[in-house]
Amino acid sequence: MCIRNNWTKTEVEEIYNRPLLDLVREASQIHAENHNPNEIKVSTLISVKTGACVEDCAYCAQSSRYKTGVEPHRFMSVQDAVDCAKRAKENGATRVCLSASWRKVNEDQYFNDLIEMAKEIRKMDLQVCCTLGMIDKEKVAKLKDAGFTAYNHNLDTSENFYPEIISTRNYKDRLDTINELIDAEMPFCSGGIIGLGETDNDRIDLLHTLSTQKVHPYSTPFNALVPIPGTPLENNKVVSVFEMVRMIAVARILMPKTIICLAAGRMMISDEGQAMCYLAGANSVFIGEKLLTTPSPDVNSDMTLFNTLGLKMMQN
Ligand code: SAM
Ligand code: DTB
Ligand code: SF4
Repeated sequence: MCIRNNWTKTEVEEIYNRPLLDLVREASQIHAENHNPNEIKVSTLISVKTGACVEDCAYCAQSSRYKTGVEPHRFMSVQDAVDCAKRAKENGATRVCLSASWRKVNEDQYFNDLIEMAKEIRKMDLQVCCTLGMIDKEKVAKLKDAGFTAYNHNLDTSENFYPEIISTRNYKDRLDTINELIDAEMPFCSGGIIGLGETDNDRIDLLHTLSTQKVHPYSTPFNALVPIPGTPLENNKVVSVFEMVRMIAVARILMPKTIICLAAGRMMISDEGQAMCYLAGANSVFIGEKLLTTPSPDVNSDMTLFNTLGLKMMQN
């Protein structure tokens, strides 16, 4: 299977507009050719710094601009992070993702703590990745040395629609960080959210931008907006699972080797809907008590579903 980074907008548009079941059929075949289709990567999020964020992302419970009821928490201690990782492993996760509600990464005591956390978590035979906001390649290299195996930085939506959602940074800032990650040879994880009020054309643009980076993402998460009371998007309509399936299937066709994650929104998706996402090429999820600030499906019901579908958890 040849990996293409030169998809044209017209090609992406044509794929996106195919009948849904044709898309799922093709994506499912490409998925099976490039991955073990009976395996799923299971990760748990650990919010090491929650809330009080200076950014104004209109979807986010953690921005200090909105009254969302999220209690800001100071940076978590190394011991608390290790304890969370232990619980995640007991629940079956093979990877933890450390998240901080930061605009950008500074080399301070918290950075040293993150390095310590990664070293401790690696000793537990867990993979560790992170999502910390903007970063440059020098700091990325230090995180890589400490054992972080991937860095998440979502494009979220199209370049055109981005200013409607976030005013405190621009699309180029996001792409610059992705390029720093590529330069530092750190596998990057980048995807988006649907349900922000974007059009099909914005979704096509997002898929086009992701699939035409110099290197395809190691992982691409798709989030269905979880409307957060108090944010500007609190009254947005919940997206249909078929819209998630379409994003996943197109991403699978454009980026055959990328891990595709069914991220936020699973609480609103039935087991049957989730199964269709896995059939369309999603092969990663977050499990655990919660995502960052919102609830996640019960771990036992996730395990039951994986069992029913014959999905085994990826061991690395
Ligand atoms: N602060 C870092 C950043 O913005 O890159 C990392 C954490 S941020 C919460 C990670 C991602 O979670 C966002 O890019 C967005 O795609 C997703 N997200 C946040 N709030 C969400 C919501 N209410 N519904 C769906 N996805 C959400
Ligand atoms: C991603 O794309 N989604 C995850 C992870 N990467 C960091 C976060 C989802 C957060 C959902 C909203 C919340 O729980 O606050
Ligand atoms: Fe801050 Fe990230 Fe939330 Fe934006 S998405 S407000 S940067 S935590």
